[in-house]
Formats: sequence, C-alpha cells, structure tokens
Amino acid sequence: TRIGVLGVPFEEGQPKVGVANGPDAIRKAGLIEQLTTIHEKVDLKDYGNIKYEIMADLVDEIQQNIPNMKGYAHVASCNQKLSKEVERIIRDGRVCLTLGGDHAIAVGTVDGHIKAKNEDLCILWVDAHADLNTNRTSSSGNVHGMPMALLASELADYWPYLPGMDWQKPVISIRNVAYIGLRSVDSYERLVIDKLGITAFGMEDVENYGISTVVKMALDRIDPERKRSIHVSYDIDSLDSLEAPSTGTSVRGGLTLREGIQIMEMIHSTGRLGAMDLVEVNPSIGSEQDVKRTVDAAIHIIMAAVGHSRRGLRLKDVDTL
Ligand code: DIR
Ligand code: MN
Ligand code: MN
Ligand code: MN
Repeated sequence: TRIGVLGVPFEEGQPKVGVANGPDAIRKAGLIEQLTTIHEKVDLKDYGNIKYEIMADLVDEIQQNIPNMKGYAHVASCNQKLSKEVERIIRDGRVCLTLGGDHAIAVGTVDGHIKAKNEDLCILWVDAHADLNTNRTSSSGNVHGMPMALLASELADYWPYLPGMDWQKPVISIRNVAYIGLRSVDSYERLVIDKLGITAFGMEDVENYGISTVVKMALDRIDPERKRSIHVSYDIDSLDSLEAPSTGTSVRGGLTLREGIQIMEMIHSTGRLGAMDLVEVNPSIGSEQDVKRTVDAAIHIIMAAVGHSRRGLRLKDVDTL
C-alpha cells in the first residue's frame, strides 16, 4: 500500500478555533510512526501541511455577493489548492489521506480525487451530520455544513454563481454517495435526502442491522459492481461524544470506536480506497484527556483504513497490502 498524508490546517468553515491544529495533534501523537508499524509494505510519504494564498482581489466582492457563507474567500482559496495537491498525490499512485481541519475541505479532496481518477467514484460520508445545506437553507452560515451540497451534481441549480469556485464542477452524482452515522439532520437536509432518495444510514439503522450489514448495504448502493474508487470522508463527530469529545459539534448517541474501526477495516478489504479525509478533530476543545482520547480514536480509524487488522495480519493478507 502506498499512502500520502496531507495536513490541512483549516478552520474557516466553522466558528471554533483550534480545529486547524488537528493535523499536527494527530501527527504528534505518533500517526506516522504507527502507520509504518503495520507492515513494511506500507510505503508512506508525509506531504506536510498545505499552504494557500487567499485570493485577495476577490475578498471584497465575495463577501458582498455571497450571502450566508462565512469565511467564503478562505474556503474557495484553500480548496482550490487542496484539490491540486490531492490530485497530484493520487496520480503519484498513493491513497491520499487528508487530515483536517474542518469538513469544508472535503470539497477540495473529493474534487482532486475525481480529477485524478477521471472516472466515476463513490463517497462514503461518515458523519453525525449530512453536510447538505446550501447557503439558502443553512441556519448557521457555516460552510462545513455545506460540502456535500457543493459537490452533488443534482444540487448544482440550487446554488448562486460562486466566484473563485469555477475550478470546481459539481460532477459527482448523489446516487454515488452513502451516509453512515447520521443523527443531527436539519429539516431541509432531510427533505433533500428523501426527495433525491439518498442512501443514508442513521444511527437507528446501525442499531437495527449492525454496522457490518450497514457498510455492505451502503457499498451495494454506491458501488454495485465493486469497481469504483472509494472516497471516505470521515468526520470524527460520527463517533459518540464519549469516544471523541474534542470536536466542534459533537452529538451523543453515536458510533462506538469499535463500529468506527469496523467501517474502515471493511473498506480497506475492498482494496479500492482511493482517498480518505479525517476531519473535525479540535485539540482546543475539552481536557487534555479528552484530546488524547479523540486523537487516539482518529489514529485507530486511520490504522484500520491502511490495513491494520485487529486479528493480526495473515501472511496472505500481507501479500495484498
Ligand atoms: C448544521 C451543523 N447542520 C449546520 N453541521 C455540522 O451548521 O449546517 N456539520 N456540524 O459538521
Ligand atoms: Mn461533517
Ligand atoms: Mn459532523
Ligand atoms: Mn490506542
């Protein structure tokens, strides 16, 4: 397995400071070292943290003309650069692992993944929230609640013209997207999910079917022929608040870490993980122990994604790593 790690210290998509320090907190806790202990066949390259210049000439125009999208100029500028970086890493033959930052960065990572693969991909969105608001439906104006709506081709007509975002075309069909972990969905988001028939497994489905069946059903819907590159956008707030307290909008009643790991073990075993985002770890929220718990959970989830097996690797599994 060839992996590229990219940090995105971005926090303008929501109001709480600190989430920009997520990538460094996860690295400092030993992510890179732990990933390389999985097996020597894991070939890892850390691309460091992304740096972007804000499109200064656009700032005034954007802030006046785009209502209800806080930090818009940052969102547009960072994601443009991020898309290019992700595309480059995947073209290098690596699975791109992006560490957030808030979830607004998924616009760039998914876009880069699409451009690198140049064919249909599918998205597994693991989150307590649907992140499916437009600037008209959002009650917060926080762009981290909007990335899926920016990406979906079916929702393109619900957006105004977005200056500085011309590089991004909403080309992914919402039919290729599945949610797991939902439990805080706004009314407009629920309307869109129902109207468009979006594959969405809430916590009640995890309760009813169990996590393995939910992942299988999700893949049946978004990748029926088992041939697409998979993009996992993993919001740490999909986990229960007890498992991941250090995040900006945590919601009780979420996934256990065991369920969170199981999702990624199953995705790894498809052999088609193309890119993964791990977002919304905020080391400025909670006690030192809360932060440690949250970062450790993130590392366990990433380890599973990269091929760490809880039963120990069999020699035949090593061959496929
Ligand atoms: C809410 C919260 N739906 C919003 N979204 C969050 O602001 O649009 N997404 N927290 O992660
Ligand atoms: Mn999210
Ligand atoms: Mn969320
Ligand atoms: Mn541990």
